[in-house]
Amino acid sequence: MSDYKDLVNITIDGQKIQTSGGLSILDVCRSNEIDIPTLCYDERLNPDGACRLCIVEIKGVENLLPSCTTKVSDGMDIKTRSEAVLNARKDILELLWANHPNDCLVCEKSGECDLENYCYQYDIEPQSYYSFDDKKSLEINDSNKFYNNNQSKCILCGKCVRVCNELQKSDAINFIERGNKVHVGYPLDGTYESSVCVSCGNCVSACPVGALMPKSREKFRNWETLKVRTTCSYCGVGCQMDLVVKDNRVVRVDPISGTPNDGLLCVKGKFAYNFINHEDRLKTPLIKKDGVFKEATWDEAYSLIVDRIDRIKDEFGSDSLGGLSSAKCTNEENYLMQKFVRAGLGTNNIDHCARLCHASTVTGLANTLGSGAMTNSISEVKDNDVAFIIGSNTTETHPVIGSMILQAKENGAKIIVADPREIELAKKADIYLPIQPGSNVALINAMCHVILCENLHDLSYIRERTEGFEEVVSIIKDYTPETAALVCGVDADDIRKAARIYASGNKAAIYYAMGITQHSNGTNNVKSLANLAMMCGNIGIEGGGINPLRGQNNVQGACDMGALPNNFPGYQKVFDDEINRKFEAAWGVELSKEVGLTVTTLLSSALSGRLKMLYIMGENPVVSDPDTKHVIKSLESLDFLVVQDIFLTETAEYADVVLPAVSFAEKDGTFTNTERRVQRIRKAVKRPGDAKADWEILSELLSRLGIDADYGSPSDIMDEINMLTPIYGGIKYHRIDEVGIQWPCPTTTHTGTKYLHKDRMSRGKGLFTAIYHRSPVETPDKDYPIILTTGRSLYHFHTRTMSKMTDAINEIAGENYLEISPATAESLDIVDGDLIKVISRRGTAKAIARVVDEIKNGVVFMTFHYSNGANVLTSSAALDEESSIPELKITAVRVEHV
Ligand SMILES: Nc1nc2c(c(=O)[nH]1)N[C@H]1C(S)=C(S)[C@@H](COP(=O)(O)OP(=O)(O)OC[C@H]3O[C@@H](n4cnc5c(=O)[nH]c(N)nc54)[C@H](O)[C@@H]3O)O[C@H]1N2
Ligand SMILES: Nc1nc2c(c(=O)[nH]1)N[C@H]1C(S)=C(S)[C@@H](COP(=O)(O)OP(=O)(O)OC[C@H]3O[C@@H](n4cnc5c(=O)[nH]c(N)nc54)[C@H](O)[C@@H]3O)O[C@H]1N2
Ligand SMILES: [Mo]
Repeated sequence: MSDYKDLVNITIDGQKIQTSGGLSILDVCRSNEIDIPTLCYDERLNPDGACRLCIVEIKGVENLLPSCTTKVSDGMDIKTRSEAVLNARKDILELLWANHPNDCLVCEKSGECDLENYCYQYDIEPQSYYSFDDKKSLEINDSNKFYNNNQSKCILCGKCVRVCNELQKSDAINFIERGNKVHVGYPLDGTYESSVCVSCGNCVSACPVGALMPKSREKFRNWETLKVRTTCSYCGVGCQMDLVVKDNRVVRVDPISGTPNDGLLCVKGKFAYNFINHEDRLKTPLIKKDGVFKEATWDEAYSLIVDRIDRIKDEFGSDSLGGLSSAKCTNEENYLMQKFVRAGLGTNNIDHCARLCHASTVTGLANTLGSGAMTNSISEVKDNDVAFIIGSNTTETHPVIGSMILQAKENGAKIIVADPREIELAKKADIYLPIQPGSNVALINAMCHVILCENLHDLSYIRERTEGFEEVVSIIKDYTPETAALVCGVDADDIRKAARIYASGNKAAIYYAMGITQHSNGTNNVKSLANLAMMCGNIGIEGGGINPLRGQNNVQGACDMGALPNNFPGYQKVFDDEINRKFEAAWGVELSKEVGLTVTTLLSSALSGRLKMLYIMGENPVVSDPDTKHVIKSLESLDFLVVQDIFLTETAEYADVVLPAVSFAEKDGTFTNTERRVQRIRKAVKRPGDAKADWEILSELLSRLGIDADYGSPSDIMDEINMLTPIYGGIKYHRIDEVGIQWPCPTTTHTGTKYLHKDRMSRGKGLFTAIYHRSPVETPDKDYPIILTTGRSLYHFHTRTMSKMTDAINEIAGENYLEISPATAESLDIVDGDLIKVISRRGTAKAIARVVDEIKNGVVFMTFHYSNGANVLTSSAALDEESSIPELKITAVRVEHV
């Protein structure tokens, strides 16, 4: 709230209004529900008065002024609908209209075109011609794979350019040429190929007319569609969006402004929705007979599953059964999955992809701070004054957060990036540390060393809020920047600079992801980042914190819901007597107190014969788990495998029973995003064939196993979650209809938690841990002289089950490739585009060589999106002791011509 002295008294259309000074006339009108037309205004952008449609008359001022760029001042007398104003608006619209093709009849934008609507509202006369100037002679530029740019329809409002430059921070499009020829396009030669465009489509979403339009394959009119608000099902940012539906098909996706994505989406969220209505979706249960899948009824499938569960349990005991839950599924479904495994199967053998992802975060941060989640919020990113990004390719993997980091830079923040690849953020960073894979601890310890030596640490914070500091002091003595520089392969002075910048911030945040976690010392990497943050007093403050960017749309929720072998929902321990009794009472069965097996140990237990049955909901381990041969052998060793998915995946091929699930667009529920925000998803289209929601399938199985599971809807399940999970205690559907709530939220009057550890860490005092650098399990040698690091690209998601269903995505990223540096390529006689093979101790994968400057010599990078790709090479044996996350970021390989 502004001070009283900031308040001004103004009159708008005769109405007296008191408001704070500093606001624009347009802002004040909007908040007083006074309608002002605009074509170029967007509340997220700096106003620039380009369209002038928002002009108003101010008493005593000769000219009409744009209300978006004119600030209110005391005593102003404003008219928004005087004759002069209305006539001037008509003139503007007539001019625009005269320069616009009058093809509304066939224009895809018709019905939601701002120009069309204003022309109608202001009674603009229809015209039988439009004046052909040079701009109009421009042909449609269709070089982008996802949208067309038809400049004959552009009204030069500039919204697209400003969204691309100010918000998305891509600077990919701009006004080109001058005078009559001015138009929006890609600079250089006007083609997408020559541009830095990432096809986020945020320009398309902002266009008020039909100039930028998706290359939609479906024809529809706005008024024939329904908009259903939901949460994106790709990554953990949790973007809010509308599914635009016609005749039971999703025909477009529109971003929603506000928390957390501020009206932005990435290429997958905006354009890669084709999987929803895809013909390959599973539509009926399948049972394998004599090696061939046969369609079956639900009753046959359920009966078979329950029969096999009973028999295996009788013969081998409950711990010979297990389940993999899904970070793609809702909280309610993950809750039921762990209930199914714990209460129905009688074991804690439940885990999910977090094991391959942030298991080391959950362990590392729980140990040091008491809570293994992102400490701060997405809305705080823009206000950081320092952002240290280590092992996160943010602009490709959490694109909207990546844009926000770049917005913070625009606002003056300093950016530090540590990554073996010169990713986009590295190119734009103040300090880039091209770190050798696996040397994170050495780098972080050296930064701590500099901070201590130069007295940049926050001693009073350390004294009041932490313990164990002395131990760290004693070990980091040895980690001088010069010593670390040798291990890390970076410049010692750059380490010094990075340390000083990080320590200088008042709102210094750390963002990290798989480059930190997926190592055999992943938990130690996380703990050493906690050391660094605590040393500078950066935890428990707004705009700071230590922020693991959680990957899947609902991996945070899957962990919260107890799809982990040691935790009930809300991180309540399975071995805690009191907690165990609480769940036994609620579910009416005896429960195991024995910590269960993990993703990685479940598979090896199958191989050794200890595990007989696995129930996989929404995971594709044949492609996503390390060492494909080992995974396949493990699955083949099982007596019984159930796979519940939306597609017949590489993993489903090995199943005895395949159950068809419905996608996020066909069901209700909640996802929890990376900032702990529980958000709604909503049913938008009908289920394909006989497919059922995961929660429906699990409820039925639970009932057949004799466990009470009479849920009428997902919100009934949420009621049970509320009752048993203190951090979710107050998160009710009616409270998160519009904006999600961030846990912890213990009661229905609690408004949620923006940032964790305020005043006090969740565990009491923050725990410093002395960490030594340790070499990865596989280091280069004579036979395997190169380090392979694996990860992702912007265009595909994981095992591609969803993203590959959009053709344009495959046109950009259709085949497996290997990034290799020019020097490494030359030493192997490889040139860009060569078909090569990559060989590790486990197997061989083929790929196309991409010779790029952005990767260190002696290191190569491959995504794991393609089957028979990266995970043929990785090792399932190189595990972090504390969290059993596999070392997916380091594999010793050699590269050869095919
Ligand atoms: N487009 C897209 N987005 C996604 C996903 C996807 O499949 N596609 N998946 C989602 C999921 S589940 C996750 S977990 C996240 C993952 O998000 P990220 O962790 O950002 O993605 P990765 O590509 O696995 O790895 C990040 C970076 O770690 C670097 N790196 C490798 N080794 C080291 C090291 O030793 N030290 C340091 N400092 N860096 C290293 C790599 O060069 C890479 O740039 O992405 C989520 N978002
Ligand atoms: N080499 C290497 N390997 C890696 C990684 C790496 O960096 N390098 N990263 C690891 C990481 S961080 C992760 S998170 C894992 C991801 O590993 P997975 O989770 O196995 O990968 P996804 O392809 O996301 O699998 C999700 C499955 O759920 C299905 N699905 C989608 N929606 C629904 C639904 O509503 N219901 C059901 N039942 N199914 C649904 C999809 O079709 C897909 O088959 O991969 C890991 N593997
Ligand atoms: Mo992940």
